[in-house]
Amino acid sequence: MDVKYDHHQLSEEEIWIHENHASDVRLALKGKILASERSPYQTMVVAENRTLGRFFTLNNFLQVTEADEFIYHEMIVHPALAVNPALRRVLIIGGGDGGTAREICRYPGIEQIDLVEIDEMVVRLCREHLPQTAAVFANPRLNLIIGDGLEHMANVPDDSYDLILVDSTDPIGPGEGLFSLDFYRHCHRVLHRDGIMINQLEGAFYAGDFHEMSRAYVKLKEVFPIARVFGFNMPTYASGYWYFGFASKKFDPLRDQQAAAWEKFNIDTRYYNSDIHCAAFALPNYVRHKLAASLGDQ
Ligand code: SPD
Repeated sequence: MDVKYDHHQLSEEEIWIHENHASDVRLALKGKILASERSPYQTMVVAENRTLGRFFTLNNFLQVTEADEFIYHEMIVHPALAVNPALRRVLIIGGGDGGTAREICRYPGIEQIDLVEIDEMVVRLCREHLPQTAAVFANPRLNLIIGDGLEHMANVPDDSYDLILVDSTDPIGPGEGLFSLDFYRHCHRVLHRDGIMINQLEGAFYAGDFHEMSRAYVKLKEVFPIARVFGFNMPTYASGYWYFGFASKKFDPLRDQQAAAWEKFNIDTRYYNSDIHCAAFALPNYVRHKLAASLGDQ
């Protein structure tokens, strides 16, 4: 169903689009609306900003801008391949914009790429307006499944995947279940013993974001013997710094980093490199302390 908001008019006019980072802090991007639609799951707005290029929001949360999406999508993919370069069977949960799949497709040795996105609207509007990320949907290596990631996980047999990438929205709306204990337990069950899971873990600076991060971190620690957090500079996300979780049955992301093997892939990245890999796992003291306190709070 098409939705026309009072200020979200499809017109030549540029309007301000806001994302609230705290009750009294917000990011505003001026843009021309290219599409505005509501699905059974969420509302999506695609717009174009002169500085950051095309971007889209889901339920008023900014997901992707053409200018900085490379940072997020490189960081969700390459650290895992630098720890286990032999990963072959990949599951992407969410990621309907295609950016994560685009980065995975840069590895010729990957044999299976399943992408489970709950909302066909996201894939359709991204294919229409964001070819920078969504052109990958034309790639025959990519198996797109429109369906519920939670259900998919509950139904796949043990040891089905080597790499699980949880490219979710914030844990409000359709992304919520992807932060649950049940979901992480299924991830553990379907991962090969040499497997790795990377998941979108929110920010640490604003209280609301950190609340979600800490809840997810505690659950990850409960399920996986190795669960670490790593960060990256993400200019358009709240506070400009964002995090992923790294979870595995045996690999430590620093001790087991195979920098030379990763460099042999010869992938021309714009953000990720072997030094960034190490730096990303170095957490500021306030984040260390807050995460340690979360574990102590249990
Ligand atoms: N607060 C923003 C978190 C958004 C994470 N999803 C980004 C999707 C990129 N593929």
